[in-house]
Amino acid sequence: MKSGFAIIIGRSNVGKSTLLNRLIGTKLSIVTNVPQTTRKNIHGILNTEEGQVVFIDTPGVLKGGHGGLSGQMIDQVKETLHGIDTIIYVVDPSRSIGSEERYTLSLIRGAEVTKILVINKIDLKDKPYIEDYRAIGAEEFTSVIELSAGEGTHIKSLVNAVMEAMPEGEPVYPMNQRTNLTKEEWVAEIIREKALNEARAEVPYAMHVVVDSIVEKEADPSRGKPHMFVVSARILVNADRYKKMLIGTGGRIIKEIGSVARKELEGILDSKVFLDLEVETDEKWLRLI
Ligand SMILES: Nc1nc2c(ncn2[C@@H]2O[C@H](COP(=O)(O)OP(=O)(O)OP(=O)(O)O)[C@@H](O)[C@H]2O)c(=O)[nH]1
Ligand SMILES: [Mg+2]
Repeated sequence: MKSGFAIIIGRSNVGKSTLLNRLIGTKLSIVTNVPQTTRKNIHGILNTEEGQVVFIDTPGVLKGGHGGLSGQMIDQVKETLHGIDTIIYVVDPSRSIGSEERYTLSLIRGAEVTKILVINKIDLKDKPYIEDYRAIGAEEFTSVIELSAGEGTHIKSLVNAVMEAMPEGEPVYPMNQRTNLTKEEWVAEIIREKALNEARAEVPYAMHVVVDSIVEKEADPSRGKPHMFVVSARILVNADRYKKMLIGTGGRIIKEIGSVARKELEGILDSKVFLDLEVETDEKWLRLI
């Protein structure tokens, strides 16, 4: 039986999380068009007859505000490269190869494992830089796969190439497990995605979501009560002005975040969801992530 780890790495916004979700067939990792959406490594576990692959979605490599790259993020990428069997390096052919891409490429240059270049977003009409990426692929990678994570095309070719590269071994995770996230962490991420979408311009990264509890209530048909999850969650921000923005006039924004998150959770969990959502100012929230 095959078993191993495949890391998904690349610049911010190239579609790494979208790809992870496609590979696993469910929404594990949140997706927005805000750079640095993914904050920590998320494992997505794929089990097939051949074996198990643990795909690791990583925070995008992004130039920091002062022209440098965030040290903590780079350290995380480097640390994650230990013990990896395959590198899936994702690029966006609508963006040119600049210094950021070259830096990201340099992070994996020395790694002596199978390296697959994924040219994502091939559904886009304008892909002016695709030949540049193909050239890098031919030079530095074991194989190149062009696909669309968004539309789900050519995903199977990638799965096959990764499975091929996995060593023999026992599964790392139980065969019925999909991710390393707890249910609380996963629900917090879904809420964070909705909050990023709603309040994007104003509150990009000054925000953290904590789920305090998820209580499952069994259906009680005699009293007309359906099966339900009761979720208590808080959006923490590091300044009062952000709290005001997230709440919105008359609570408009927070209600919208709660309502969109609840609907998505109900769809995925196939159950009624009651979501109690609050916004709090907590200057120490950075310590929590
Ligand atoms: N057209 C198109 N858009 C895509 C595709 N894959 C992802 N996107 C979009 O690209 C944006 C970024 O997607 P993410 O999956 O969040 O990208 P990421 O690389 O995980 O980003 P970070 O977590 O910030 O590093 C979103 O708006 C996606 O909808 C694709 O195949 N085609
Ligand atoms: Mg991501």
